[in-house]
Amino acid sequence: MSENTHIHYRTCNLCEAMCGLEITYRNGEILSIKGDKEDPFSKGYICPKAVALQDVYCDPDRLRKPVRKTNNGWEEISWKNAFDLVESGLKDIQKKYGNDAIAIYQGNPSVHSIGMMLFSSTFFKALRTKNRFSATSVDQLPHHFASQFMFGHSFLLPVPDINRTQYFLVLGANPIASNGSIMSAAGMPEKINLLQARGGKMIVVDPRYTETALKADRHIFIKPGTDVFFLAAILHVFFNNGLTKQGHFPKWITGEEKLKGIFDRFSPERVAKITGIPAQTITTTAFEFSAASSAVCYGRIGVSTQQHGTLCQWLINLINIVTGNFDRPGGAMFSNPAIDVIKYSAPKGTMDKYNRWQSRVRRYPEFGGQLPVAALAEECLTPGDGQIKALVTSAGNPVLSTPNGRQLEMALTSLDFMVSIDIYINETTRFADIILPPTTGLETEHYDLAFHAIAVHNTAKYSPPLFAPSNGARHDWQIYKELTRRMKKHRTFVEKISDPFITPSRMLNHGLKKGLYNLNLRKLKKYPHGIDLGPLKPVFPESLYTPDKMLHLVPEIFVNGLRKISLDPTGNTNGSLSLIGRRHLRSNNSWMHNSLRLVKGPNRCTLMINPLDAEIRNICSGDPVTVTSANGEVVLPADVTEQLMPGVVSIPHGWGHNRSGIRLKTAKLHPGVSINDLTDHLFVDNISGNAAFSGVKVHVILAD
Ligand SMILES: Nc1nc2c(c(=O)[nH]1)N[C@H]1C(S)=C(S)[C@@H](COP(=O)(O)OP(=O)(O)OC[C@H]3O[C@@H](n4cnc5c(=O)[nH]c(N)nc54)[C@H](O)[C@@H]3O)O[C@H]1N2
Ligand SMILES: Nc1nc2c(c(=O)[nH]1)N[C@H]1C(S)=C(S)[C@@H](COP(=O)(O)OP(=O)(O)OC[C@H]3O[C@@H](n4cnc5c(=O)[nH]c(N)nc54)[C@H](O)[C@@H]3O)O[C@H]1N2
Ligand code: SF4
Ligand SMILES: [Mo]
Repeated sequence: MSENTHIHYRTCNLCEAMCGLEITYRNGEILSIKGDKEDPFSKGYICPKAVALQDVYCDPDRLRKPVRKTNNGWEEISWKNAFDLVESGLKDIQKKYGNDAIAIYQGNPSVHSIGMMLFSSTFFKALRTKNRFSATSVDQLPHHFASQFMFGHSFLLPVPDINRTQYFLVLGANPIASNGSIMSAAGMPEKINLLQARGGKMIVVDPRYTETALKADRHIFIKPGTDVFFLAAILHVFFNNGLTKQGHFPKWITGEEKLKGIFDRFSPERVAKITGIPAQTITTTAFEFSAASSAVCYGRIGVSTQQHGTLCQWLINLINIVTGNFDRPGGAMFSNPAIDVIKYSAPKGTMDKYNRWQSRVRRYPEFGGQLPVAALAEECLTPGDGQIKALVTSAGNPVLSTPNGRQLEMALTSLDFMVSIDIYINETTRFADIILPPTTGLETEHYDLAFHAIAVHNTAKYSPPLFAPSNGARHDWQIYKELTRRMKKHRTFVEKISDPFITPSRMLNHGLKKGLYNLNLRKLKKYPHGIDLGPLKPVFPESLYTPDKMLHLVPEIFVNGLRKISLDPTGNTNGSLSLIGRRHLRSNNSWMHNSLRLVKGPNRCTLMINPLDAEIRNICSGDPVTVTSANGEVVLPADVTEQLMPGVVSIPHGWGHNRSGIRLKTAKLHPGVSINDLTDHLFVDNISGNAAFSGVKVHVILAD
């Protein structure tokens, strides 16, 4: 290694897997990005996205300075000028229309940045608006509902103890492509190999024969959106055959008597036709699950983003709890992170933070201070008191990631003022008046506050920045601090004098010192690969946040929802097909397609369709097809494949860069189409208001 060549260790912040990276660089240039074999969490595993970190860092399309929209296009402006314009723009709106006229949308990378995790909420609180939205409600909101009502805290998220389980029942997740979610578990392929090598089994329930299903011991096709029936039938089999630990639940579990009879009507025979799963398969799965020495049921985005998403997450928890596979090795467990974000965010629990207000037009309930983003466009477009007139987006691209993106585009055009804190001019931020670009990825320090708390093994790791910010660039936390200073009405004396000293590092240090492991930042920095803090340990009843310190098996809100579900046949489909999404290893939501080495290879933005459905429509692989829904139409190439069950088609989300005014090279090279031009803002989870993406009705024909 030459004298100027150095090695930097850090954690990749692109997805939830927290892979350790070994980055070799010379004079500010990256020579290689490899997996860090000494990282105790990821042990050398990485995926192709890690290498794209350098492409984001070097990308000429990435913004480094604030820009303002003018009649002659975008103009770079100074930070001072940008902050002045944002302050006056937002204050004007507040004065004219009131605080709720400003809406906020926070996107997915918010949880992958320590700066945003620690500093954005003070700014958003300073805006004092009830119109807060985020990517949570196109993703995991049902998990939070289940946790809130059962355990008393929305962030107490159970994760499958994949390293020790003997039976892994997976619904609506494809961790071989996604690398796991609400299950930070770097190196999924190896984890599945090890599970099978110790005699364990993995069962995958999915309308598509996925990359994960390919590795599984059994794959079960299910009709999109019908998981609630499958899960209820599993519980039916448990209760009808004495396969539960009833009568022997720990003392901190309450509501056992309320379970009586609620699954009676969901017999496997009754739900077989609805789900497309033979009754015998359901019964066998239930018996196997209960007989395994340890077992865990895990359901992710495919079961969250559907009409009964919240009920699914509740039933998944029930399956784990009533079989004694909860909060114990090999079952569903909770992480024991070095910084306890839960204690920090809500020391007294969050039981009351639900339905304190509702969305104006459709009366969706608030949850944890937020409203479902499916309502954002209609709240902008519907005139009247309380109409949204301005929007602040932060690390989000809702035009491509929320249902009925075309309607949202219309809504964004109607706004009086819009600010985006983002690194690109893309499908959403092109509507902004001002864009404030923070440093990103390799220029930032990093600690996974969120993902250490949903990891399958306890570790802690701090990553210093690799490169200094380019001239004058600001970190996101510095941007939020400045915005808070300008927008907060009353700052206390203590806030004013302590402000210059508050940095992410100081807050981390404080969190580590107060945590379980007697750590501090200085100590942690001595371990550039991270520290191993051991396997997951049981946490209940101490960690229950319900006011009565009990785990509630049957919250009213859920059992009422279950009662309303009809088992009657749904009627004629009129030749329509059921649309679902998918993820690819070489793509990351909507924003990394500018890395050409990441998206290289065949076009992945295709319509997957079963040969039976293709044949009657005269469609062959590669043919352009028109896909139409109640809300829109897209044209894309077909991929005829038996991976999809008959009656179901699939399009990956995050594409559709062929819109005007975007400054991304991928817009010309790999535009694709957006699945969310087809999805429906009125199709939501009945309880939480989370977007329902699974099972949108579409018609498919050969394009002219
Ligand atoms: N139909 C359908 N729709 C879906 C999904 C689906 O499965 N099907 N999945 C949903 C899910 S799970 C999610 S999480 C959402 C994601 O939805 P969003 O969070 O709205 O979208 P992303 O594509 O993650 O966009 C991230 C944005 O952050 C910017 N960005 C990247 N890094 C940084 C940074 O360091 N700082 C700042 N300030 N900005 C940054 C990018 O330029 C981009 O504009 O999409 C959802 N939409
Ligand atoms: N490479 C890559 N990795 C990512 C991302 C990415 O965009 N690219 N995004 C990240 C984000 S933000 C998230 S939230 C996670 C998500 O992580 P996962 O939850 O693993 O997401 P997907 O890979 O979309 O898998 C969802 C699966 O649900 C299936 N499905 C769809 N509808 C139904 C249904 O009705 N019932 C059942 N049982 N299954 C259904 C789909 O066929 C698909 O296989 O991935 C993260 N990791
Ligand atoms: S799996 Fe996720 S964390 Fe690991 S290298 Fe890929 S993107 Fe980064
Ligand atoms: Mo997500």
